Amino acid sequence: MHIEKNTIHGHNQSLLAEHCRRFDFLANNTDNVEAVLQKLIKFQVAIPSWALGTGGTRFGRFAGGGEPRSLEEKIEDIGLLHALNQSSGAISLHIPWDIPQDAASIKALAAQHGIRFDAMNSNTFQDQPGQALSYKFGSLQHVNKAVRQQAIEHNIQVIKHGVALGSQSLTVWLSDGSCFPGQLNFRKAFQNTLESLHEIYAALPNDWKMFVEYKAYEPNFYSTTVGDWGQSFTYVNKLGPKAQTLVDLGHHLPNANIEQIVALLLMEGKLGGFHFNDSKYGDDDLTVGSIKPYQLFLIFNELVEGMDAKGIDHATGLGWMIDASHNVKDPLEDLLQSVEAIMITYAQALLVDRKKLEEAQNNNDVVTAQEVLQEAFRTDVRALVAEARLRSGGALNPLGLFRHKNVRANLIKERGLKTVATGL
Ligand code: PSV
Ligand code: MN
Repeated sequence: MHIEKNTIHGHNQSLLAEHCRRFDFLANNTDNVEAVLQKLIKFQVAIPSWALGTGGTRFGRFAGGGEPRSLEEKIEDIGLLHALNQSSGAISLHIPWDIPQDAASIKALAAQHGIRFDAMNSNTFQDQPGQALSYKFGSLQHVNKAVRQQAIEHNIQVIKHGVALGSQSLTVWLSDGSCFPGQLNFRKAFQNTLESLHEIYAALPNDWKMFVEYKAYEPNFYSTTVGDWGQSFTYVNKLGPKAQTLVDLGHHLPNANIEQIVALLLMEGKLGGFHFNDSKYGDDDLTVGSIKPYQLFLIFNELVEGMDAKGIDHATGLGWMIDASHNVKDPLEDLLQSVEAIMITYAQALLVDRKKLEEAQNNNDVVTAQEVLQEAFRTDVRALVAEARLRSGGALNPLGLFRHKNVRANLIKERGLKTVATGL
């Protein structure tokens, strides 16, 4: 399904007067409003190819209907999101869930929708039909060299798919680890993993990056071989300049200070990419900003401060991706909400009075430092984000228009009720 430009235009006209009233108020009270708008317009968040269908849990899966049946339909869905919000102009593919049969035509289809290919994701956490050796006891860490070799070759294959699509990064997330004490020699598991990662790194094209994603637990419940940012950081430092750490917001132990992790990784030039989501208990993969919006703001605050300190372009310097799962919501509506939450939080972080904050820090004025942060966090920036969307041709109210056009009902009519998208 497509939403035509004139449909978006008509929708915007009906909301314009109210929008202008809200935007003008904000613009009159915001310094550098034009510069902020330009940054918002440029900022794009990649949509994961595996988040366009129902996620489910290990207890069940309740399909919502109209799920994309092919990579082409996944790209169409992202095209729809991007037409509505103009901030979803990239896709992150998971292989082998989304192997392009004809890379040139997939690339052309994505380009028609204004979508580029962000990081490619390898999968050595599941066995695929016909696979020679099992990953039950790990992949890049495995005690058997032949299993490691199979996983290395898979990653190299993923890079090749990415090259054909114009991607420039590979995300490696390993479920490798152990479920019980004594199962694994930690040092040997680390060394095997490092040696395997070196071989994958050697296959990276010159202009590529490799993101090493960490996760505290699940599916292994005693140890994870890339379990936290310290371990990822050790691997990427040993690998070389093209290797960087990827932070998935759901992959920390409870109450971890993610904003501090982000600040230090950025300082060391080792923060490569992000998987946005939110969580209450573990790797819940909930809608961004739905549980801990202030934490997300504090993370963005460090991102903006750290990127500016290093002269990193906000839009292109790091890989920005969502990693989410939808059990009770329409996946497309959920993704619209997640992107909106990211844009709102980014806008708030751009509004932080950096000079005043630095002065407060230098004077040990804790109260003012908190006031500065909360002043920005408590600003209702929705009209600012909407103005950025309006200027790029998106809808003033993407979710409202999505519902008004009965998108899900149309997708069910086109694709059927029982379709199942590839993914988790
Ligand atoms: C693992 O939980 C993870 O965050 C990795 O990024 C995977 O690629 C993705 O989720 C799979 O859903
Ligand atoms: Mn992730």
